[in-house]
Amino acid sequence: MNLKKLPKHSILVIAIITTWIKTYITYQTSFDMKIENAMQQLILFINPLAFLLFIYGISLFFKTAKVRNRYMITMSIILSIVVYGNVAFYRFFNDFLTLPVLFQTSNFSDLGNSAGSSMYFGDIFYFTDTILLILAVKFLPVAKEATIVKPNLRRTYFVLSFAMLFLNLGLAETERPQLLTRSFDRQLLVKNIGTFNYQLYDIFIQSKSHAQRAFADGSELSDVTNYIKSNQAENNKKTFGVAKKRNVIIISLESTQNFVINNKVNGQEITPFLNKLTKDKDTFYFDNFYHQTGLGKTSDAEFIIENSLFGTGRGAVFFTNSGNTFNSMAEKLDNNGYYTSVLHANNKSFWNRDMMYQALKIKHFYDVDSYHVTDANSANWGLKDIPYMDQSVNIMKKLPQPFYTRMITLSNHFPFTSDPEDQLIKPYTSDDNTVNRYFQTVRYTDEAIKELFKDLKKSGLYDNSIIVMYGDHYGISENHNKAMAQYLGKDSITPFDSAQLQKVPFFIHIPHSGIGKQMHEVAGQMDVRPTILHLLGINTKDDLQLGTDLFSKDHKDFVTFRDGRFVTDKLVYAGEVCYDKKTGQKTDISKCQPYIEQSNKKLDYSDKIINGDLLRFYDDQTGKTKSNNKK
Ligand code: GP9
Ligand code: MN
Repeated sequence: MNLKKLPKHSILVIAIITTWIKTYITYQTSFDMKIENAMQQLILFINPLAFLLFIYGISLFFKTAKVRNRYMITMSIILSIVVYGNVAFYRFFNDFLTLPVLFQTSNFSDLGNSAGSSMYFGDIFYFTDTILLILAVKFLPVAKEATIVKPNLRRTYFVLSFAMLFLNLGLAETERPQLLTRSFDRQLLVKNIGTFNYQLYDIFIQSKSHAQRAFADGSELSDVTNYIKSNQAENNKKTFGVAKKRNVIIISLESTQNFVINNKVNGQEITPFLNKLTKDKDTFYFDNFYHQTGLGKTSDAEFIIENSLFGTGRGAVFFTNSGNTFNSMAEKLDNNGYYTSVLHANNKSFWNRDMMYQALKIKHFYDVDSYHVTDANSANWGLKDIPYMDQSVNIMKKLPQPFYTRMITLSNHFPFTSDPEDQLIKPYTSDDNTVNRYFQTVRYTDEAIKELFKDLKKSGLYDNSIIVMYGDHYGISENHNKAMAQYLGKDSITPFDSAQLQKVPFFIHIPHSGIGKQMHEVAGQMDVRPTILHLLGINTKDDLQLGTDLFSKDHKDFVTFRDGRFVTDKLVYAGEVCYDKKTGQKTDISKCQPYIEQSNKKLDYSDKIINGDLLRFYDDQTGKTKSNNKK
């Protein structure tokens, strides 16, 4: 090839093709896109093109070669950063970046070894297109030539690039109807419209949600309140108030999934203490309980527990809506004479907790500064769970009673590393070290809970408290399906299995009550708030909450996930497929249809409340709308 005689738009063509190919290879190698047919493959292949034609095409307006080249290199760098940012984020969160998350840089500095272990030297690959473009600009003679184009030609070029966009959207619409209007699942979006268009779409959605708050005036509330009131569950007279005036200790069990309960690895129990509790006469153990979190992970779980509403579909609600008005469980308990706090040995700004806890009306946040943390008593993400329990009970002893306190464990956090002396069981054996280690850190947290119970008994707090524990979200993401399939003795993990793996343990321990039993209702984190408040004898009939009391006969066996998947007693809906829960086989979609609609409605109402900040117009004392409370 004669490099001197390259066609005049070669630099533009090189920029487009290299970024296009790199993006496509990235889709194939770095994200799990779940491509099911040739059409989806085609959409995935063409989806970066329209955007790249457009963005690099702007260079056709520049009159000098120098400005044009600079523009293209700058764009290429920005796009490479976007792609790489998504890759690094995906490795950790198994999800794509959204704008609010980008502003959570304070979190990223704390992610420490997690983020570190998500970056490799080979990642230079994600910049190959930029490097090639820079080389082309430097060494190809054609790069020195200005490429002035006639307006007509330019117009044709842009018409073509828009045609490409519409072709892409058209194909996507046939594959996934209502893709853009029901955007609860980022995976589908990126798969269909591409990572660049998705990023633009996200900016659009963010601005829309800001506008939604600005324009909301409370009139939207009547729909929401009607829906919520018609789905309320009657109190159960037997359990209502059984734990009246007791202290409440709620523990978020980091990354603890339900499959570890009453299960073994290498013949050894993974959670011997929790296993005993599942059969304990003072404990309710729920074995069909699911997390409902999204990108906000631990913080989403906290949000759901406090408010019985979903987090937002984009980013962590702890960041996006920490300025909202809420009617949290903490606020409710504060009104009922409780002293409220959170005990968590991490920086107060992580997940924006310091801000959000004010909005949730939590009186005191005992953060890392309230703990004695040394090299010897920390590992992985920080203070180990056993010293954390010991020190937390020391703090609790000084709290005014009755108190409500939420604890958040940390040792069982990805990447699940621990000190040899804390490894109480042998690791699992598979070619996936994350999964292998997971069992050991879960085992350690179980030991920490045993320690907590012991400490509470010693301090005298135990008899007059209730202890509630929930798994916050999955610990083993779908990136580890191979090892999980091996552990569970399955050929592969289907979307049906993945949905079932979102089960997390939920315990309510009421010392000396003697009323405990194993409960099988299909439930979710949303149900914790009403369930606990009712056990304490506090009514929630005027609260705008989406969950129901798990002891009520009106509770429905139906749980919706943040991404629109759902589980009932008979069905599982996942990956756009309706499954029979008993057999795990595909079944007629029409069986799922009514629940799909109900799920969408629930998500929609929850989003309306949060995006419009509607609780600022609601008086939870009277259940009435407050007029004109714009602030
Ligand atoms: C950090 C802890 C972990 O304080 O809550 O958060 P996660 O990464 O699991 O959301
Ligand atoms: Mn967590």
